[in-house]
Amino acid sequence: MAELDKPVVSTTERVTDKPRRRGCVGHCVRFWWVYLILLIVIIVIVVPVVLLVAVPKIAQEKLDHAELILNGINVSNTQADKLTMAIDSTIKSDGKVSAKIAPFVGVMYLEDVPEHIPFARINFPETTSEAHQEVKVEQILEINDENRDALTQFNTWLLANETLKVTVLGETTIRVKGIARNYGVTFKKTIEMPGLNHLEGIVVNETTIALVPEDNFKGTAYIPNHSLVTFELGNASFHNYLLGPEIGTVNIDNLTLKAGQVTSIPMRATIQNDPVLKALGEKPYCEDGGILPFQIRGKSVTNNGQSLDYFTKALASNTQTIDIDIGGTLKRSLNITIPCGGLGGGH
Ligand SMILES: *[C@@H]1O[C@H](CO)[C@@H](O)[C@H](O)[C@H]1NC(C)=O
Ligand SMILES: *[C@@H]1O[C@H](CO)[C@@H](O)[C@H](O)[C@H]1NC(C)=O
Ligand SMILES: *[C@@H]1O[C@H](CO)[C@@H](O)[C@H](O)[C@H]1NC(C)=O
Ligand SMILES: *[C@@H]1O[C@H](CO)[C@@H](O)[C@H](O)[C@H]1NC(C)=O
Ligand SMILES: *[C@@H]1O[C@H](CO)[C@@H](O)[C@H](O)[C@H]1NC(C)=O
Ligand SMILES: *[C@@H]1O[C@H](CO)[C@@H](O)[C@H](O)[C@H]1NC(C)=O
Ligand SMILES: CC(=O)N[C@H]1CO[C@H](CO)[C@@H](O)[C@@H]1O
Repeated sequence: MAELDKPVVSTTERVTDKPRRRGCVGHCVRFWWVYLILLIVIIVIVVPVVLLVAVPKIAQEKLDHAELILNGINVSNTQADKLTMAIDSTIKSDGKVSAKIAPFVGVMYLEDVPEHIPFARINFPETTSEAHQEVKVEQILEINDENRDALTQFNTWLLANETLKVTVLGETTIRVKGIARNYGVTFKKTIEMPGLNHLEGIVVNETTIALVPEDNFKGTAYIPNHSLVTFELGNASFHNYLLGPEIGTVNIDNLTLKAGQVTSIPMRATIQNDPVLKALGEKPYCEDGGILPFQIRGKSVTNNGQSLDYFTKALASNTQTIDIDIGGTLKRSLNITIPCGGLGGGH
């Protein structure tokens, strides 16, 4: 429709233009007041509209079209009431408007939780509208009544979800090159980031069993981290279940899960012998070499003596099944093989 209208309008303009231009001297003198009014209209209405409405609108649109890319988050020095959070991100824009965005405080929250309660407040530095700009921030995040639950929920989602949406929101000002004025703009970006997906793919091998009361089971845990977040957890312990009942506790000390890598770390566990030996003698485990499906669920996380409830609760809400070759371990460590029906019977 608009394209069809265009030629019609421009032809009529051309027709009326000609006589007006010819008689300009007389016309312009006689109607000088029309030009004055036009000038005043431009100064009083058009300029402010451009400066107060159009430029900020364009600035906001440019900001809205810019893309925020998360390269990584590093959570370290984790303590009960604070931690250090480092965020490495890139802002991508078309780079056409030269502008500076003032430093601002951005809150971060889970987009898919309706309350949008922030789990972090981050001080973003001044940025420019360069096409490709790396933005790195590192700061201490205080954990208090306001954000403790939201942080716990963020950790829970990060652990459980394959992907999760996080929004960064802040009010700031923008200064466009050549205009000596700061315009208020809203920085709002939602990032879809990969989560840990229940630590899917965790492996425990290189295992040994000893006939001792404490730490009778040892091995190496290979913990995948599909996410972009590196966490310093410290000493983590897990409830350990076998075919239902709880049969012991697993401990992993000095645990830091590195983003995008498999963390291999020693683990130790104190496990009751009887339920394990009983399961080994039952089908199908006695037939497939004694690979048992253990389950673990978070019990506690302490780092340098401080209890980290925002991690503990997240790990406690998640149960992970790990198949461990107990038959092979028993054979290697103690030269024992459990036949179907158990050591006493046998078919
Ligand atoms: C995370 O932060 C800790 C402490 O500042 C540092 O030692 C470590 O190298 C950082 N890791 C990554 C992946 O940036
Ligand atoms: C993420 O995980 C939480 C906790 O298990 C769950 O309640 C939520 O529905 C998941 N969200 C998405 C978007 O999958
Ligand atoms: C244990 O599992 C890891 C991860 O799957 C693997 O890289 C490693 O070779 C395994 N170790 C042994 C002794 O099989
Ligand atoms: C954990 O770190 C502490 C302090 O650095 C060290 O004393 C301890 O031996 C480490 N434990 C393990 C299992 O690596
Ligand atoms: C983990 O526990 C061990 C032994 O109890 C201790 O030596 C170590 O310092 C603890 N590590 C951390 C990071 O708290
Ligand atoms: C393991 O046990 C079997 C049968 O009890 C025995 O014949 C064998 O010598 C033992 N092997 C080792 C390495 O002790
Ligand atoms: C074992 C495993 O899952 N490793 C993954 C860790 O995360 C990176 C990317 O974030 C993947 O490429 C690895 O495959």
